[in-house]
Amino acid sequence: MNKVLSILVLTFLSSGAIASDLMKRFDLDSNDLVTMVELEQAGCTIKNSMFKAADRNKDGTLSKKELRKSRDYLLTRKRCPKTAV
Ligand SMILES: [Ca+2]
Ligand SMILES: [Ca+2]
Repeated sequence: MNKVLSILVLTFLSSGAIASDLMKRFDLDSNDLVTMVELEQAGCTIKNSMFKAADRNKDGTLSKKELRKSRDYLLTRKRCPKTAV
């Protein structure tokens, strides 16, 4: 039981750490939001429609949560060759 619990905690912690790491890599002005421009400056080629799909609350930026949820299709090696996750 304790083992299972600690695995869960570790999984939770590491997914949070990964999101912070992503944020650091793409959030160039450190405002905790990633814009299309910042992604492009980081070397990504992302279609507007994909960015909009990732931007769940339609505020034109990606929060840490939105970034984490979309990274599997947004931040691929093909789209972000320099910073692929
Ligand atoms: Ca930013
Ligand atoms: Ca958003």
